[in-house]
Amino acid sequence: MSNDKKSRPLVGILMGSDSDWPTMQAAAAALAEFGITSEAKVISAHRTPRDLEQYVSSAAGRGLCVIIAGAGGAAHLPGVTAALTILPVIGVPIESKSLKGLDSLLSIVQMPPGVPVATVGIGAAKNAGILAAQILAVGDERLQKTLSKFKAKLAEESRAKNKTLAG
Ligand code: RP5
Repeated sequence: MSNDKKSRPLVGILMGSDSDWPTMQAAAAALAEFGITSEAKVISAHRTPRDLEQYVSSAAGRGLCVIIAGAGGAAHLPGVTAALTILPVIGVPIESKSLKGLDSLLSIVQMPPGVPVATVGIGAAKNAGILAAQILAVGDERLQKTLSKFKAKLAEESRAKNKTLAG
C-alpha cells in the first residue's frame, strides 16, 4: 500500500449520535490495528438527512471503499446509507436503553431485497471493523497477510484456553 493510500481514509464510520461513539470507537480501533485509516462522523438519518445524502453520495468519489454505520432505536442510518451508495455498508446495532438493542438490530437487519446491509451483532463494532478490513483485503495482498496473522493469533489464543481447564 502506498503512503498516500495508507493515510487517506478508506472507511467512513457514521453514527447517529455522539452517544454511539463509546461503542463505535471499537471499529476505528480495529481498523487502526490493521493499518487502515478511517474517518468518523455523527450524521443522523432523522436529524440531518440532507447531510447524510451529501456525505454518502460523495463518499466513493473521495476514496472511501466501505461505510460502517451504527445507530440505535429506530436505526435507519445504515439502511438509508445503503440506499444512497453501491459501496458495501456494514451496520452496527447500538444497544438501546429500552429494548437493549433488539429494536436497533431489527431496524438494521431487515432490509428489502436489493439493498443489503451487512449487519453485525448488537454492539459488535469491533467485528464491523474487522469485516471492513476483510473486504479491503480482497484487493490487497499486504492486508491479506496481516489478517491471516490476526486469525492465526486468534486460533492460538483459543487453543491456549485448554491449558486453564482443570483436570
Ligand atoms: C439514534 O438515537 C442514535 O444512533 C442513538 O443511538 C440514539 C440516541 O441518540 P441521542 O439521544 O443520544 O442523541 O439516532
